[in-house]
Amino acid sequence: MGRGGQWIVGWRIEGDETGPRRAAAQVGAVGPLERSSPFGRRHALRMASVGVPGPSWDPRADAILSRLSIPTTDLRDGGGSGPSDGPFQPAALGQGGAFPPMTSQQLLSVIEPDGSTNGHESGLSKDELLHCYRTMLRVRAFDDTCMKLQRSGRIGFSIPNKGIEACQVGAASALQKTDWIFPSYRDFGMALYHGITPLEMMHNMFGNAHDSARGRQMPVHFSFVKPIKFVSISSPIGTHLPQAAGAAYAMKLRGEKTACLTSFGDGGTSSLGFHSGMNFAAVWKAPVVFLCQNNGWAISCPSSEQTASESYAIKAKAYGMPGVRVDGNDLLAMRKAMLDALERARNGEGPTLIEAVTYRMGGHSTSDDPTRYVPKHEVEEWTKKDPVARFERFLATRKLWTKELGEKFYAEALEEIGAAAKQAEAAAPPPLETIFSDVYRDVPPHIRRQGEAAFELARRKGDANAGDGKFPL
Ligand SMILES: Cc1ncc(C[n+]2csc(CCOP(=O)(O)OP(=O)(O)O)c2C)c(N)n1
Ligand SMILES: [Mg+2]
Repeated sequence: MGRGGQWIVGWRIEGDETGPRRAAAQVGAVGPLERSSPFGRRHALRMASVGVPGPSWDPRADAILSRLSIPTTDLRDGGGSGPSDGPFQPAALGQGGAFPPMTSQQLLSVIEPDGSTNGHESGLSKDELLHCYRTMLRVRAFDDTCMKLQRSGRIGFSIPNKGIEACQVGAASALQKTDWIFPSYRDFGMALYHGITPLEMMHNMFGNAHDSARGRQMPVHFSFVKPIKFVSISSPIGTHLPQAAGAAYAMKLRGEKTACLTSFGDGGTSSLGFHSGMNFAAVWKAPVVFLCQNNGWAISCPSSEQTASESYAIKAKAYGMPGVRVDGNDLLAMRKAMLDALERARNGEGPTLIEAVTYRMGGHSTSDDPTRYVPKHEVEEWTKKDPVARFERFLATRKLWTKELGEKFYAEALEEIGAAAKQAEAAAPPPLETIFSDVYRDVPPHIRRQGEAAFELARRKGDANAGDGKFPL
């Protein structure tokens, strides 16, 4: 038993007081469905307004509807009809563990603040543990370097990750190289963990000729194919969730044992992509893990204004999948939750929603000033929960960490990343012709004419790199 908590198969549950009854009551907070609204009428009007023939509205319908007796689904009692009746019963998961009945206050963790654990063994070797640690430091060093590059005007934009390193690295450590990642813009630690080099990342930060997106994306919008599929980051929030669900479904149809991880923020749960991705994946039991990195803020919008639900994890219930709430600053808890969810996915049991409770200790981006909206005490509280320091304390209990080792790793990371930045900055920009490449197999004549005019102009003005002046393809 941990401080006021309860152990269940390797997890410590904080604030779990009343178990399943409480879970059922919280599910009830979703509220009874409003069945009596005249949606039929609005729907017909909307269809008419876009010129789609729809059912004509019968003014008597209100009266007819008011006479109909439609049973109300009260989730609190597990009443109503349909396959998802009853109090929430999360599916049992593998890896020698099971998701305990969920309540919105539960936070699953493994590493205590002092570095001791609850007895759960990660299965990671000494080298793998140190690889996790080193990757977190490389994320931090990449952040620091990019902040300086941006502030000195050498790159246009960056996205800080300080505070969420354990969340990214712990989740990534559970993936196989054959799995696919559909990341948010704050996830490059996952790429680093799997062997993407800082140089490849810096090519994107400078948008040079070696950038896999040829400078057509914003900085930190990485896309990599090897050694792991890290699918191009989408700026529009939530659009990558249906993509991940679709890709996972394709994997299933092909009979592959692979899975997708898609990651997004608390703000991402308000996007349409969240609904359609979660719904599609649950209906078709697609092997995908939805990772909501709840860092408390969507730029300056706090979670209290983002959702009326008692947690983000509890939203899983509505889609018919398990939801689990994890301490996102605890690398081993993140790994464990991901391993369980991936096992479900690979066994054909479908998707899982993981809510990782964490905190970004910097601004939203280099364009943001968090001091204008984040209370000072909040940052101070979360600084005490720094995920890197927590992992260091854990490593120290295994005699794997000293202050000198940490300083050495960080200095090496800064040097490697600094050298990568210099190299990427010195590289040539993408040739002008790449504006027209990678879109059409056969370039249509009107695009070809535009391209040739652009190349001719560049040749005459001499202020653009027109490659060798040949049209691509
Ligand atoms: C569809 C859409 N709406 C708004 C934006 C502007 N925008 C960029 S990041 C962001 C906040 C997202 O917050 P969250 O999902 O919590 O992720 P976090 O940045 O906290 O990791 C917003 C509103 C956008 N990119 N796309
Ligand atoms: Mg957020």
